Amino acid sequence: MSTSTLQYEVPGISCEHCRTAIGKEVTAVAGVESVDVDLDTKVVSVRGEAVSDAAVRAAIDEAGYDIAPGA
Ligand SMILES: [Cu+2]
Repeated sequence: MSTSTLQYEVPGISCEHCRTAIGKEVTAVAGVESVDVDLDTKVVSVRGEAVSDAAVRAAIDEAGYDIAPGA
């Protein structure tokens, strides 16, 4: 299994609080090695091994944010 990166557009991201909240939830997903939240592009990049797309989406939802439709 190799490391890959998943990306999600989350329009609701606006500040450091958002970055922290999403980072905390997504980091807890199995296989995740790093989470990068870009405040300018509002893109969440998740790097890890065999990371479940559904689990990351659930974690972002759990943090209180919506992923852009189709993203
Ligand atoms: Cu915020």
